[in-house]
Amino acid sequence: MNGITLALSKGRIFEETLPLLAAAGITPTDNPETSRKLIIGTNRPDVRLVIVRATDTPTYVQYGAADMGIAGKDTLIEHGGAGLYQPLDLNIAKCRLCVAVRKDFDYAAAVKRGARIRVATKYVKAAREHFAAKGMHVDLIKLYGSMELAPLVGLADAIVDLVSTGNTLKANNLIEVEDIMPISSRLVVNQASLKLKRELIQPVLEAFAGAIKP
Ligand code: PRT
Ligand code: MG
Repeated sequence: MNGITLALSKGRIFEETLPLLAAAGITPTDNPETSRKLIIGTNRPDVRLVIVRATDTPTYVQYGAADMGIAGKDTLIEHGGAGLYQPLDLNIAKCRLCVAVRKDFDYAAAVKRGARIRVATKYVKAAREHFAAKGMHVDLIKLYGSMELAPLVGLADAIVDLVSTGNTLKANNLIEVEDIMPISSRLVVNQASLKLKRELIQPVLEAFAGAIKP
């Protein structure tokens, strides 16, 4: 494509990206929440959006199927970031990555006695690094969703998951025992696109940078 393609996921990232797009003079012609279209045009003939699963955004951008994209830091850690520039922290879709356990599980005692615990998570890389840095031995169980269920049914002692309001943990009798890192979404740009389409990408980048809320 001669213009630029931006990869976004539905839901919170799309919603929180709309004001940034507006700052760059870009208005989508459809709402992915109600439309079934996967390629969405904009008021600008040289800019289109592709709607992808959040975890797939870095992959589309890495291979140049999209020139740019917006992805959570969580997703970028698991992807590894190959082939991507990450020029901007957009400060949107904020949450934190944390360790949580059942209220009746004594995590501090388990850590203290060097117990080998089972941890369920979608964020295997980030979890492995976190526990390795603490010198803890854990068995990681990869899940693709609803991590909160795992400790309730005996699949795991702990989970590593994203938390924003904390309501999901509370509703499931779980408590946060360790904060791993703050998470927000980043603008990612394909490295070749940045060189070849700089005159199209640079103004979008600058408009986004100017519209970031602290
Ligand atoms: O939903 P899907 O399986 O398609 O993919 P996804 O969950 O990766 O995508 P999406 O759109 O739900 O999230 C996109 C990005 O938003 C993530 O990659 C994060 O960077 C960011 N984000 C911000 C969050 C949250 N806040 C968040 N609260 N992603 C997920 N959650 C989930 C969390 O996993 C937990 O199940 O919300 C639940 C907790 O919310 P609270 O408010 O109850 O604490
Ligand atoms: Mg989700």
